[in-house]
Amino acid sequence: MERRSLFITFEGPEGAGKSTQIKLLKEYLESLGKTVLITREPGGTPLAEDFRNIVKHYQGEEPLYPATELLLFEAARAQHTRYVIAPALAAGTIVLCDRFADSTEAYQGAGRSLDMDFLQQLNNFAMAECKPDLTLLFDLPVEVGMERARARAAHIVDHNDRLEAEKIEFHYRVRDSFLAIARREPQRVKVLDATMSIEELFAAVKVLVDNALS
Ligand code: Z5A
Repeated sequence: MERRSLFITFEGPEGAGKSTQIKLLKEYLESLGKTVLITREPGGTPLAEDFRNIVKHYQGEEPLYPATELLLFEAARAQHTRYVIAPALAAGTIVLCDRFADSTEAYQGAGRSLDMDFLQQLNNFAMAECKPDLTLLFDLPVEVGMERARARAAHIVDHNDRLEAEKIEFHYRVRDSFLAIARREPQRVKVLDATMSIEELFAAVKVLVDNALS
């Protein structure tokens, strides 16, 4: 029998094509008669979107410490899972979430070199019962992702994004960390080559999601 609710997370470096694939997948799933919710992290609730604005764009005089940044991501997640994701899953919805707890491991754990064991405890506390059934990891060389983001930035102005502005070594650590998570949890995390065309990538996404639904 087909499952009703499903929690799918989309991970990978910036510019990997996550948002593009999420939109295509929503259309596909709705054509099958499913109820679908697109959401994102950080964010997904009004309060969590406020935290998003701080972690992405804070420009104040005092430093925003890595510990503070970590707690803001986790605070946003605690709110998002309880207020939006858990009720949606309970109602039988398929939830497509643009980034989730693996991003914290990759960006704050590997990128900012924070304590991984503590971070994983925080991740578990924040996500509570909302564990992803399937994670699609869009893997892309760092330089390609940056180039895509730069090309897009000419149209969508987001010049002061704190994380995008990090040095290239930071983004190398992030990519390696995502791939390490996939090696550790191969059942949940499926790696896709995000250098493929949008259409090729979506064909691969569809196969993985159809499998998860069956
Ligand atoms: N973050 C964190 O540090 N810790 C955490 O716990 C969490 C997040 C949850 C959120 O940024 C930031 O928060 C992120 C990690 C951090 N920062 N960084 N860096 P965001 O939500 O603003 O952005 P993003 O998640 O990094 O995604 P993005 O840059 O918007 O990219 P995307 O969604 O993966 O890609 P896209 O928008 O679908 O496509 C990008 C461009 O490429 C666009 O012009 C497309 O038309 C094009 N594209 C898409 N697919 C293709 C293919 N297949 N080929 C060629 N071109 C393509």
